[in-house]
Parts: sequence; structure tokens; C-alpha cells
Amino acid sequence: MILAGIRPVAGVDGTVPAVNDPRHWSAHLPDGAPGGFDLPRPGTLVGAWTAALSVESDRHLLWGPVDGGPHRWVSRGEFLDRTGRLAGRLAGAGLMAGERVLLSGPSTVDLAVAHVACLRLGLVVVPTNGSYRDAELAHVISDCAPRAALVDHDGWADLLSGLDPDLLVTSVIDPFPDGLVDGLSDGLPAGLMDGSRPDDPAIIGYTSGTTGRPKGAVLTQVNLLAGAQSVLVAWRWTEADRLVLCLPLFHMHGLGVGLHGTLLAGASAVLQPGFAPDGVLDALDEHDATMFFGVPTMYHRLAEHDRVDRLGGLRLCVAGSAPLAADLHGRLADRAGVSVLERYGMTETVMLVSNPFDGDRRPGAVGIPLPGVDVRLADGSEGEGGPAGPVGEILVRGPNVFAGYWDRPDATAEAFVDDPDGGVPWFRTGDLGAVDNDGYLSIVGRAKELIISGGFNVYPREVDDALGLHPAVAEVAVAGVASPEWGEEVVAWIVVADGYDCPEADELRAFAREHLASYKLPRRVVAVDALPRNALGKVTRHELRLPD
Ligand code: MCA
Ligand code: AMP
Repeated sequence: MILAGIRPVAGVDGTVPAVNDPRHWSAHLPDGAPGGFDLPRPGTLVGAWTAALSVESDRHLLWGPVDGGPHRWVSRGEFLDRTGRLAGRLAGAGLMAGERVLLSGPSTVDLAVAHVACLRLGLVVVPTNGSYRDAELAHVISDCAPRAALVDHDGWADLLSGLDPDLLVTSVIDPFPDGLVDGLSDGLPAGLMDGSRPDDPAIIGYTSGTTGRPKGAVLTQVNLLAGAQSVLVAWRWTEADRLVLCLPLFHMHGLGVGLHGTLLAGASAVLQPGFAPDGVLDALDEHDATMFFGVPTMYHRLAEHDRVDRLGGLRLCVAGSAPLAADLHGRLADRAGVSVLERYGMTETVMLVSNPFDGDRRPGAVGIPLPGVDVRLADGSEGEGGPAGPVGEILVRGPNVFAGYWDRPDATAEAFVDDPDGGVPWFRTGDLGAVDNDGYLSIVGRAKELIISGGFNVYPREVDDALGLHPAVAEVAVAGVASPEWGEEVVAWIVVADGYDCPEADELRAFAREHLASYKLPRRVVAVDALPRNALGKVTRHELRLPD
């Protein structure tokens, strides 16, 4: 069965529009304005940014640490100037459009400048989690072969040079201080800057998709532009907005939505290198913020704070990256008077579905496809109708959907299904959804093996492999267990090797820390006699249970 996962808005003649009819998106438009608008507006991300930031140069743009020093405001004009000069320096170091650059550091103005400078030169940014360990970094480097790395973490320069002696490793704060090629250090000749075309790759985001080892999702200039434009429209994001942004800048939530949206709207953002409830609530007051975006774990902690009512003074609070429990939505409404707007995104698609700005922000549902985005459930979706409708894999297409996985034509082919009517193929999200009678999508499960802990994705097989190296572990399988704070917690079920005692969680964490970023480490360990397996011998993770 094919289901249009979209609001069945009746047309003027009373008919329900076809799958990709723009009238479906009218739920996101101001005053339900009729469809027919163009998204994405033609162009590139860098072109749209420079256009937005070239006027009123003195307006505040980003607050945060600058030049490795104290926090201050950087204006639109200073930001364009800094990114232009840095793009020149990167060119002076011999970097050329299309080459990959690994970028990693705390969320500072310097990191934002480095990101945008790379994009203005046409480099492909590989945003990287600073808690990655050797093996995780080695995989990224061997997969996308970056030419340079701009990094700001202790020990990373040596680590990266050890992994690839040809990699040009430099800092985020003052990259290539001496330049490697003379003549370009003060800026680029006209024509070399902002010259990307809409379909040029801009970012490679590592994610496991539905299966296997992390793959590099290649997002083009126009994918990222479309991803930011749709939420600007849907969330009424304007230059008057000020966002408190404490999400990391190595994932689509903080980067592709928080930072890119701010630059595109010509709005402003207060960057916070890390999340602390006090820090967020103080910043809302100190900087007259209008918006906050966070993962559910952040809202869970904010909801416990005695100043949580301050959130109610904001124009908009957005949650995503993991399910926002209906109960938490209710607590925030009661304690802060805020109706958090939940939306659904993926690395491969930026944002695809959102609750409406105007109208019902429904707890437990992710909402209606964003302007320009088509969503449907896969053929063969099962179950009866009723409030939650049949359940099937969520499929998506639109200008926001990525170009494919880096150097993985096989994985790219597997990730898309043909359109039954011969149209543009659909990307398989690996998420299971159901659509309400009035068109709201809910995520009801996952077809992919994935644990989402505090908004970070953890791939069970990667953790199994690392824990399996411990001598006391004969067999192991990890799975996610519901947690009020983290959404899901990583738990390891272990068959203990002969002659050993079952290791404590702390011991296993200390052991595996060498191989895995720490958010992937198990928080609990359960000893079992055998792992549940199917007839083919494959571990059936959904049958793993905590002891009573
Ligand atoms: C930190 N730790 C975690 C997590 N975060 N453990 C499990 N799950 C986590 N998410 C561990 C650390 O490794 C450390 O362990 C200990 O907790 C304390 O670390 P700390 O940095 O102090 O943690 P925190 O500041 O409390 O971090 C919680 C957090 C953070 C702020 C919720 O996890 C976070 O920023 N999450 C957001 C992730 C995100 O942006 N996701 C978007 C991806 P130890 O002490 O043992 O070392 S999804 C996406 O982009 C799509 C497009 C979408 O839809 O948005
Ligand atoms: P990533 O690949 O890191 O971008 O993670 C994307 C995944 O996060 C999606 O496929 C979903 O499983 C999950 N996700 C994002 N937003 C939500 C949400 N609002 N509710 C439930 N799951 C979500």
C-alpha cells in the first residue's frame, strides 16, 4: 500500500492532492498561504549566505570565543571578511575545490569561520566528532582521503599525522599560519571564491545509514540550501531571531540547521561549547534570545531546572534527533508554558518533517513534510487504519536529499527505491512510521539497527566488536534500553568466557574507551548463558531483556 505521508489538505474542489502537490505543504506556510512557492530557491548555500550577510555589515551575527580568546560578538561584515581571508589562506596552502577537509573542534566562532571558509573555497567539509578515537578517525580518513585537517583537540595533530603522514594538519584557530604557497594569504582573486555550483559536494557527514560501517553521506550545496530554506519558511526564522546554540557543530542538527539557518536568515546565534542548563538559561537572558534548539536529553535536564519557565519567554523551542517523549512535552508545557516543536531529520536529508509553527504541535508525532519535501510509506505497509494508520518504512525525496554515499555506489543503490510511477527515486530512512488521519507522521520504530543515546547514534555492531576484544567476553551483543534521561541507554549482554568473572560496566567502559568514543560505551552489563539467536544463528537483539 502506498501512503502519502502528508497532510490530506483538500483542494478548492474538495479533492485530496497528489503525493507531491505543494498544497500539502501549506500547513507550514504563514496563514496557510497557498502552495506554489519555489523551494529551493535557485542558487548555492555560499551564494545565499553572502547575499544575506552583505547588507547591514555591523549587525551582530555570532557570539562565542574568537581567536581562541574570550567570547565576543562578530558582525556580519567581520564574519565575511574573516571567512574570505581564511579561504585565501587555505588556497595559499594549496587546497583546491573538491578536496576534502576534516574539521573538528569545540563550537567556537573560529570553527564556524573555518567551516564557511572551506565552503567558500569549494572544499568539502567532513565535520568530525571530537570524541572519536583512533579507529573511528582512521576509518573516516581512509574512506574519504581528506587532503587537510583543521582540528582543535589535544593530541589530535600527532594522532592524525600518524594515521596519514601526507595529511596537512593545522589548527582551527590559526590555520596554516605561514602559508605554504605565497601570494594568496590575504584573500582570493575574484572568481575563485563562492564559485561552487548547486550540485557540487559541500559536506560529507558520516553515518551508518541503515546498515554497516559508517558511510559518508555527500550533501551538495543545493541539498544544504534546501534543508535550511524549508525550516526558515516553516519556523518563521528571520533576521530578528537569536538562537542559543549549544548543539555540537559536527552533526546536521547543530550545523545544518542551527548554524546554516542562522547564516541564511541573517539572524544571530550565541554559540556555547557544550550544554549546561544554567549556561543556556543565563544566555537566554543575557542575549535576549528568541529560540532554542535541543535534543530531548537537553530538554529533560532543563525541565528539572528551577528557572525552566524562562523557556516560555522564547518565540520557539525545537526538539529533534531522537523521540521527544509525550510526557516530557507535557512537563515542559506545564512548567514552562512552552509547546516544544518536534521535527524529524537525518544526516542524509537534513530536515524532512516538522510539526507546524501555527496549529497543533502534537506530542509523540513529528508532523508534516516540510515545504519541498515528499514523504510516503513504503509499499507493503502493514496494519489497520485508525489513528496511527498502517506502519511502514518512511521514504523521502526532495531537493534536501543527499547525492549518495562517498565512494559507495552499492550502498547508495541499496538506499533508494524506485518510484512506482517512474518519478524520482525515494530514499529509505530505515525508520518506521505511521500517518494519522489528518496527515501527521509518527515514528513508531526502526528497521535499522541503531541506538540513539542523548541524540548521538550508536551502531550496535561497532560496540559489539570493541567489547568482544575483552578476554572475559566470549560473546556479546548490545542494544538500547529505554532511559528517561538519555532516551536509550547502551546495555551489553555478555556470555562470560570460561575461567573469568563477568566484568563490571566500569571495567568494560575503561577497556573499550581506547577504541570507541565514550558516548558509545555501555552503561550497564548483563551476564547471560547464551544470546538469543534466530534459525540462521543471527543474534536477535530485540529479544535481549533486562533481568527483572
Ligand atoms: C555524553 N555522554 C554520553 C552522551 N553524551 N553518553 C551517552 N549518550 C550521550 N549522548 C557521556 C560522555 O561520553 C561522558 O562519559 C559523560 O557522558 C559526560 O560527558 P559530557 O560531555 O559532560 O556529557 P553531556 O554534556 O552531559 O552531554 C549530553 C548531551 C550531548 C549534551 C546531551 O550528548 C549532546 O550534545 N548531544 C547532542 C547530539 C546531537 O547533536 N545529535 C544530533 C545528531 P565519560 O565520563 O565516561 O567520558 S542527529 C542529527 O543531526 C539529525 C539530522 C537530526 O534529526 O537532528
Ligand atoms: P542521523 O543519521 O545521525 O542524522 O540520525 C537520524 C536518525 O535520528 C533518524 O533516522 C531517526 O531515527 C532519528 N531521529 C531524528 N529526529 C527524530 C525524532 N524527532 N524522533 C525520532 N527519531 C528521530
